[in-house]
Amino acid sequence: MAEIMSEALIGRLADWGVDTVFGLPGDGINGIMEGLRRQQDRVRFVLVHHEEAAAFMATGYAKATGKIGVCLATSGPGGIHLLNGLYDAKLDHVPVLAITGMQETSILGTGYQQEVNLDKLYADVAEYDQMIYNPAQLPTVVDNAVRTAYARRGVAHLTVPNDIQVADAGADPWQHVAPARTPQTAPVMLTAPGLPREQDLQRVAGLLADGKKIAILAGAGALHAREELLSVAETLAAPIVKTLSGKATVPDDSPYTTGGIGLLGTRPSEDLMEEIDTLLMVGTNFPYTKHLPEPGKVRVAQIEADPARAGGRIPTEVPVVGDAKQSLQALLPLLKPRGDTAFLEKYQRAMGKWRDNMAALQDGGRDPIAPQYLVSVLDELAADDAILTCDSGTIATWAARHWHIRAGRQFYLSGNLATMAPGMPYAIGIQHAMPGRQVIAFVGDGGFAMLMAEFITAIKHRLPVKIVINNNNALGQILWEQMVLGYPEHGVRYPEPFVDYAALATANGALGMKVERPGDVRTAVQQALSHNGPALVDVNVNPDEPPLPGKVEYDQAKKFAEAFVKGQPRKATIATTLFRDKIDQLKG
Ligand SMILES: Cc1ncc(C[n+]2csc(CCOP(=O)(O)OP(=O)(O)O)c2C)c(N)n1
Ligand SMILES: [Mg+2]
Repeated sequence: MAEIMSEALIGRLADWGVDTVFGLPGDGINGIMEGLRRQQDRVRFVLVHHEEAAAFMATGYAKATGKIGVCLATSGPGGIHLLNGLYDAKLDHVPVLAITGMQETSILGTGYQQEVNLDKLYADVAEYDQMIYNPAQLPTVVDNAVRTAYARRGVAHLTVPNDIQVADAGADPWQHVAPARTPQTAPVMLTAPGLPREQDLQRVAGLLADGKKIAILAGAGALHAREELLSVAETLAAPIVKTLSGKATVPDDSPYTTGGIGLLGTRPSEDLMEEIDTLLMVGTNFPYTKHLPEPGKVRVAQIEADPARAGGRIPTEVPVVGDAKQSLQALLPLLKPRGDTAFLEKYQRAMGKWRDNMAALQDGGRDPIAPQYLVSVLDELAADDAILTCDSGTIATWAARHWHIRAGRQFYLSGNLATMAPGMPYAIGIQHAMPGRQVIAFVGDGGFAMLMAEFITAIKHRLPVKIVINNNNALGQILWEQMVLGYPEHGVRYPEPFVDYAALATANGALGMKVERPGDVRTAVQQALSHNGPALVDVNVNPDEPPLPGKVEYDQAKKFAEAFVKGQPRKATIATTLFRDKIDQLKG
């Protein structure tokens, strides 16, 4: 049997170390499916239920492994479905390759069924975006696509017409008319050197030596630099603030961190940003600039792998281009240890208070169930190396504050696109890459419902992922956002009764549990975590629990009150929760 182009395509991906492709077939990619069938000993195909989920799985796989994630969709609608997941990869800077089908070359441009110019459609999302017109372009375009995705930390896209997919591999049907020859390339890639220039490190050290009140802001680019971050923090007696994507940089119980930043961060981090005179940013492109210090008020150094992003958020005196770990390693011997630990201790005391406040909210006696209690139980019972994935919504706040990074725990969500729904597909993608790890998706009812068919994917692939649904029967995050704008909520709650998502699990042979009473939370979570297979715990939580910012501003409180006056529904129950939790802040 002669080798077809698709077989060579998949073979080349295997040469690059690709072991998994997430996707869904269609008449636009039957040739590529045949390539996957012929290469099934080297590359596993994971059949999903929605292409958007395939792109999220590839993105989750890439986030957790550092290896390129690959997804596959048919021409037209399949390719369109991939896009949201691909933008997630683009915005969070992880390497993902999308392969799509295209109409056969003889009919391109004739308006045939499903003809969508996917290469044009992907022009914005993809760093490398190429139609394959001739099998002779292989393997070069595959090498270029993979190399570009790694080098630019983004999306590469190859779209392949049907007839080319099944053409003989290596066929070169047309006369060569230019003095050109397809470059012969190899599946090799070397990352850019990560060590910054000595003079830049000297400047950072000088800036830090002058600082009296220093903070370190660590992001996803520093996830592999835990030890170095802690050493720098200890040497400078400076607290570490973490972006949400950088939550796993250092453990939450470390005396050197004030936890998260931004709306779902901690009050000590907010106060810290207002008080410091010097900021060292490491591996972060934190977009919520309102939560950074006032421009001009602080001296800033930023260690960043991409020169285009160094200095892109706040006036920066010393941009340093380099890998976070290597840069901090090289910086450490240049730092002057600070003997005065008073500033650090002040924030350690503030964190002690914050931790007590958070613990008080995790009250298992509250009925309806407090989301904070649910996460605290999960936090307590999950493994020390568990991986938690999460969605956008109030769940991100609960996870940010009540899921604690300890030991080898990891945490992933859609940081910059902040899309709903990737939590469960991420978990599936990661569980495929790491079969022995405990992988848990903590998601909202809204995000889960968007791609809930993927729980069936987990069942079919016998993946022991654990799904915990914080079911508030609402698009909770938006409800509170509307109130903070000063408007009563509108169109954000689903009609009662609460959906029973556990039934989806039990009806299909998985472990599913519906929890409605606080007393049942612990047993259900325990059972799910110890179950040898996919498990889903659907927990009805208090829909009136506000995810308040760590520090409520006067203006926010005023707008909140205005929404009440203008006719906010359920204000009695909301007020009860507020009074219980944070009314003292609102009064301030
Ligand atoms: C695809 C997409 N649609 C809409 C939004 C806006 N949005 C952000 S959070 C949110 C609510 C999410 O609801 P749910 O998953 O139930 O979580 P909850 O906030 O209730 O905890 C919405 C609608 C978004 N981020 N992404
Ligand atoms: Mg919800």
